[in-house]
Amino acid sequence: MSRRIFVGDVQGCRAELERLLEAVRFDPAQDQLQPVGDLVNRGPDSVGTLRLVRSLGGGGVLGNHDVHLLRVACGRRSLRPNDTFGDVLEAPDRDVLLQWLAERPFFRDLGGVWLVHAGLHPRWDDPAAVLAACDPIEPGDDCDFAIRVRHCTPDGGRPKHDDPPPPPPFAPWFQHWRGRGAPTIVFGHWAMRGLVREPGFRGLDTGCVWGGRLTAWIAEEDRLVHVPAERAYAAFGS
Ligand SMILES: [Mn+2]
Repeated sequence: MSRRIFVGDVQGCRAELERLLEAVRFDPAQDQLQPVGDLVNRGPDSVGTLRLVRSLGGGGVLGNHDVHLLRVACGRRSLRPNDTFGDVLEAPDRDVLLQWLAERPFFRDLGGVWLVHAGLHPRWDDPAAVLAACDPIEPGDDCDFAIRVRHCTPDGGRPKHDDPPPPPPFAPWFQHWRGRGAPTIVFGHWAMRGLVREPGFRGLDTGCVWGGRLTAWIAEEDRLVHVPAERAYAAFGS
């Protein structure tokens, strides 16, 4: 049976991704690989991660670090000291990889399962329509929300900081999302909160790059699979 295998924030942890794919017995001829975004940055092998996911016909959505890489690559932003995706920028196959990455959408409706990097705005009636209009190179409020939100108000207002957790009316975005239950929404981007397994929501960022673990969710079996990080590759929150 064909399976949809969602994977949390890889952030250049290519070795852990390979071990996770072995652990779920990933079969590229049958299975779909759907990363939650943030394939690159902070970790040791961004370029290897992009090559691997692309070679497996992976789908996935853009995360904030992927968007940052695309903007740096076209000169719209400058590299920051703690960015580790220089390996992509210097790679001989850089253009192919960046083009492939830029073709990832901000949102996927996979039939009973929706995929977004961080979360959905409580006022969006049709996230697919809102986020289809987003350009990874041109910053915009909608795409920014989808790749960055953690807490928000019932109106979609975001706090200045998510840590420590802001007081009400701020709450985790998924507590304001009225379409609770169906479809199931898969997301990442929140290593501090860690695994989220609530009715209708699967949050898969378990902080591999910070020394946590890399998590897969197999939709057809409603099963989580984890592999531990080989080590912490970056200081938490950097
Ligand atoms: Mn992120």
